[in-house]
Amino acid sequence: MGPMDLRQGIGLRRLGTTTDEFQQDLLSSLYYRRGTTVESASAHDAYDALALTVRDRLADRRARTAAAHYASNPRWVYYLSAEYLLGAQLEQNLLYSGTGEVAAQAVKALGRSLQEIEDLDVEPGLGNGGLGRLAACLVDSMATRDIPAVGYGIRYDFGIFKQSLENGGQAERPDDWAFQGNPWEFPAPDDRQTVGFYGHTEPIAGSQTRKRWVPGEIVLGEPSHMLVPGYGTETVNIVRLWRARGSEASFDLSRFSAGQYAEAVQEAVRAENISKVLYPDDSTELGRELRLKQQYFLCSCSLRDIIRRFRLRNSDWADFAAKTIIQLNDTHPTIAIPELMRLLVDEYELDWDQAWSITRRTFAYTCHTLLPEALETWPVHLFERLLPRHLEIIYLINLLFLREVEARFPGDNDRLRRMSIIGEGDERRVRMAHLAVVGTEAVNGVAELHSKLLRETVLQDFADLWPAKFQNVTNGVSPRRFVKLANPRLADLITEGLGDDGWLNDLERLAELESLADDAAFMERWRAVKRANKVDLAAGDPDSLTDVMIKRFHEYKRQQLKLLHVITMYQRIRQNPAGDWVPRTVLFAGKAAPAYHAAKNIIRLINAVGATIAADPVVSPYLKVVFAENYNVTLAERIIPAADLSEQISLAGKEASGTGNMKLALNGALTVGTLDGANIEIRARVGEENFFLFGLDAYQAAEVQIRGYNPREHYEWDTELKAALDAITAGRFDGAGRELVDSLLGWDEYLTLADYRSYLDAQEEVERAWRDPARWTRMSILNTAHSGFFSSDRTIADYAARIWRVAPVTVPKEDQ
Ligand code: OAK
Repeated sequence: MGPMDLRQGIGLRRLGTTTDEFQQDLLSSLYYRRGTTVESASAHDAYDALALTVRDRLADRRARTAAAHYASNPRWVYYLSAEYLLGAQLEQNLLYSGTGEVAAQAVKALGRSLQEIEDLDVEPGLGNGGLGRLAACLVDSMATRDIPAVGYGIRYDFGIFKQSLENGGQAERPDDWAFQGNPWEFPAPDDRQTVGFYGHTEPIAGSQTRKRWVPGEIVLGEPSHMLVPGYGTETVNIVRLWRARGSEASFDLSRFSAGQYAEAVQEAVRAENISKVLYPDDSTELGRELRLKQQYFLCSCSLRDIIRRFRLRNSDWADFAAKTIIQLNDTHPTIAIPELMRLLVDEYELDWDQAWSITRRTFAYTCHTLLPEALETWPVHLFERLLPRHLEIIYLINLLFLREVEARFPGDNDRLRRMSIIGEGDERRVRMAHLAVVGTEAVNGVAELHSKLLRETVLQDFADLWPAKFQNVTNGVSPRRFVKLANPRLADLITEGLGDDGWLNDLERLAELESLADDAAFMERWRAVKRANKVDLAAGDPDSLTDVMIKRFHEYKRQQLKLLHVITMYQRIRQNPAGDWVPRTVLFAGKAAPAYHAAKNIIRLINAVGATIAADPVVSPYLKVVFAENYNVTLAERIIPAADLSEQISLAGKEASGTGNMKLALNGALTVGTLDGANIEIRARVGEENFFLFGLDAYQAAEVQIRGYNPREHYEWDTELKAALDAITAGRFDGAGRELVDSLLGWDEYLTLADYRSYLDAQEEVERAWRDPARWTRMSILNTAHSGFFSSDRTIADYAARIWRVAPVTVPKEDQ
């Protein structure tokens, strides 16, 4: 009997769809589940009651999904990710359950507006940036595409800090996102797992390969899950999040009784620290250990859960890979590879070769970077202490792998050294990316250029050995969240233009807008939508060109290049106040890693420049710099619809893909950008005449570096560049930015000065286009029209067909 039959079998009523029925259930949630009355309900009671009522509307679909998946015993996709940036849940779940309108009516009974309640919705802070938001878009699209899938992650207490500005610089505070509870979460204590750390291994009599691992510390993993509904379909998948807990034995009752309160709980505290924060500072040995502990915790809990689920329906290990595909979201979950080997060999007693064959066919790996500093390696001695059995397994994997290389390239010792999973430097280290390539069936980059550069540079030896293993899957974004929810005005206009809203899960249909790109009435409305969004954002004059750079702060992304442009504009306007200047609002938002001083200095300089301009009566009518604090998914959803210009100005070859670039183009912002990441594919689709290109390409950039780059040449030669840098050095912006100038003139790792003039030229082209509103509007419409490819639904279709080889499972509608 499946869950669907269960509900009907016990005569449970079906939840109603009318306003009255919804209101009844809302009042019932308030009364019975929050334990309060309308008269005494706080705003939070109202929020929670509404969330529970909406969640209930998805529960049926979830039960039917589980039943349908169980019955068809498909190949499941398991997505392992250290980060999820799911965004606010209430509005999304109202949309995906089709209850937005009835809810808006029903909440009146609580004496509150829907908007007021939505404002209380706190987004789960479980990620840092692009990788985490991509994971959220992909799970959305897996559900929308009816792919049986579970996302696994960690339920961090503090997944990301709250950013504020103090004296113009970034200050960090903890973001206790679940402080008020999280009504979207279902605890699942029955599926709790036990995870070991430290200890030693012992031989097992009569076996060469099997070992017994005797851990020195045991931690519990407690799961809970959040619902991930598909749009326009019945499927509701889940994201399962693990939280670390000390076992009962970790509480020392006798010490507590003796008044040693801190000592009594120290073991439990140590256990719970595993899910305390995302990416704990790894500048200390303890920090590094905690990171690896976290990664293993995620993988060990998830793999045991995956195996448990497999065994519900299957009994033969030979079927495991046919029923299971585990996608590794970058290298953070790579320890899952030796962990699966350990489970299969040591615990389930498979022989090594069979276990290895299963493992290799079960995993696939997505790489999200090219930056060498982001390619993880762990000291061998750390592994030895924390995960002794895994290190033995990695050694054996490596030995057999290097034999394979030796057989293909006899005598090429250099190659063996380069490819080894163990790096032999001053300190021997485990190279997680190598392990990830060796232990998986497919490896992909996240945009065409990125995948190509992976094959040509960091993973070249591996691509030589296994060319067929390497693929590209270009990233995408959810059109539901980033158009429909974020930009309802534009969504309505598009729906009107196309005649229906089918584009929301068939985004290539946006191409039909092309025929409206010259329609004067439509263009007028398109402009009006953008203007209204700017009024809502209230960042600056809605008639000014809203120029946005929203992303993590990193030198490779080159916020400093944007800033040099701003300083040059400031100087130009001051020199010629009567000039015909295009008014601009330049909006920055983004967080810097707390220990990344250079990035934090750039934030400081942005705010100092902004203050100087704001205080200058000559320049301020034309130029305004805004820094929006605490960039997160919710803030992105407010800024993106209001953007005219999208800054995608990373040094070519450094940004793996970018996804903000897609969201902005989709919302009709024009891009000024380099030939980097997915910018290249955006430009190819929207048309080069509708994209402002500048700068060196990835090969030219590499050549400049090889020939010996001297940033000072640009400084000496370009008088405006010199003036901008000199103004910083002279302390014109409250003394901020001198270290930046030193690094730019000293080595300028990301070729900021080399691209400066080309960037300024592109910005002049931007202003020429802006002065012709009809031209700009046409370009804007065409950007939206040709961004359909960048739906994460397409990304998932690519993964499903080319990497996972899985088919959708249709969840039947409930009998009426
Ligand atoms: C985070 C940690 C380690 C390695 C990579 C990341 C990461 O966030 N990478 C970003 O992933 C996005 C999704 O694929 C890309 O769009 C960004 O270009 C990339 O920087």
